Amino acid sequence: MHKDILKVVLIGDGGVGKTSLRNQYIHKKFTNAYKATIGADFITKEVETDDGKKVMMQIWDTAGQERFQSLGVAYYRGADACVLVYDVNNFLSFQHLERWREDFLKQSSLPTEEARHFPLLMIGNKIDIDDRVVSRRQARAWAEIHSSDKMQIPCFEASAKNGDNVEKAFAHIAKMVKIPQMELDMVDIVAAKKKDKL
Ligand code: G3D
Ligand code: MG
Repeated sequence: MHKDILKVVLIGDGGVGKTSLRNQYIHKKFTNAYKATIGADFITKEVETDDGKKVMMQIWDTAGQERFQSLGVAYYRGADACVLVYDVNNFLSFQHLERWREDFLKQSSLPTEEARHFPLLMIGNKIDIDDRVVSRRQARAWAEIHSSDKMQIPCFEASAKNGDNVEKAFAHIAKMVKIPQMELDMVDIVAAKKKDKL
């Protein structure tokens, strides 16, 4: 299957700032007037991969069902990367990353080997608030435990409120997902053929 769409799912406790992060990344703005709606939705944005290819990043957000502590199969199905979000000022939201990771592994039913190398990224949000209880060291230690030889979990700290590091964290996702060279070559061939016909 040709992968020119990257499905990225945001997971983490309610209130950690998933919706705000996505809004900051897509619209470069922060507002605290979001309404929890039912279901999930996604927004797409064009991003560049490590080797300069343009792909569409489809960012999924839960819109509130994380309160049921599980996001269901449909949310995770076909995901290419998973962003684990916690609030650096809320220790429980950091502890719950374990549970969110497990929910993802269970619902996505990836084969063990694939699950071990699946692209995960952590964002500790709300660094603009001066009440930190989760240190960078703790976050890195957790990431280290769940990383594998082929997949290191990057840890970002960000603020959806003032935009710090948000662009950087999302841009990094595109660089983590490996698109097989063969598929990229195919895109070039198809594009070249189209041009010939014109
Ligand atoms: P969620 O989608 O993970 O449930 P939201 O989280 O994006 O809805 O954010 C939950 C609350 O945290 C919102 O406040 C939002 O404004 C606030 N928030 C999100 N990110 C940040 C941040 O980086 N800094 C600060 N200071 N606040 C943030 P309300 O008051 O609407 O509940
Ligand atoms: Mg939300």
